[in-house]
Amino acid sequence: MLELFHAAPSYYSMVARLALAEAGVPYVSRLMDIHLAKQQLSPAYRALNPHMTVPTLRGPGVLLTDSAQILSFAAQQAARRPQQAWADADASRVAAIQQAVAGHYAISIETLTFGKLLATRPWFQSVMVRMLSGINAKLEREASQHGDQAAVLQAKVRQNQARLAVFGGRPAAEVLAEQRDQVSSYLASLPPVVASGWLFGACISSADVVVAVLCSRLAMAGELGLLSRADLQSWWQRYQQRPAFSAADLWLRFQRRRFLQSLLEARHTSFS
Ligand SMILES: N[C@@H](CCC(=O)N[C@@H](CS)C(=O)NCC(=O)O)C(=O)O
Repeated sequence: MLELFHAAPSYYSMVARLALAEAGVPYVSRLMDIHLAKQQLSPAYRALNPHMTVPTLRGPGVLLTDSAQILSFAAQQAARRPQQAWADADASRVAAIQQAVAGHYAISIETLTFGKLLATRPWFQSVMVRMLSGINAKLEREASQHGDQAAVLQAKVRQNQARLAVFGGRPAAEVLAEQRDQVSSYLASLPPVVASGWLFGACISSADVVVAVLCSRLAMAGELGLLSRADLQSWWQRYQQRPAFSAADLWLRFQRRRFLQSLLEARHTSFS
């Protein structure tokens, strides 16, 4: 049985959950607390996923440590199940689908989410700086104690420094405006969607999966206005009716109670 290590409100966890649901691939859910307990930084999880991020998919002969890998895995699994056919199985559409998926991964969802948060709640900036600086100090200490782990720990320190640098010295509103432009041009680049169809024809594709998660995040950030095309708006309405959409638990708003519940549940997750 496959196990998915993921966090309830995490964007890339949602990509994995939706991809697996659309492909009809069952898995055991292993919820993690990446926000308070920061289980992603623990040595046990690090051994599983050296990027120290969620999601991770583990199973017999399978260890995937990135949502893009899980998405490709799901597309391959769907190709084996005729009732779950994805447009990715159509050789004539593969290049365009991959381009749309790559375009999605070029957007910094984190910068968009935090850009919105900091633009609307400026006090959060000092919380974020304190939190990331504290994590980095801990990672640096660990790197000096465990020489064999130094490379992965230093890579995480650099990732956190880059996260701080995005907002350092620039108004959050400016960063947010840039992200809005990037998302808008990405959405404008998607193919026209015919009524009742999906992005690449009569079957859904990897691109539909990532764009559905992107729309969920835009909804959560109060940025769904960026979805200005009428054909994409009606695609989005239809996508939300798909059984996989509910099965994947995509968050359209922040659910404080469920967030706290997921942190409690995560206490029981072990990585061995
Ligand atoms: N490229 C990775 C990015 C994963 C990622 O950044 N996940 C975030 C949650 S959405 C995370 O684990 N953040 C915790 C951290 O970086 O410490 C993927 O697609 O899986």
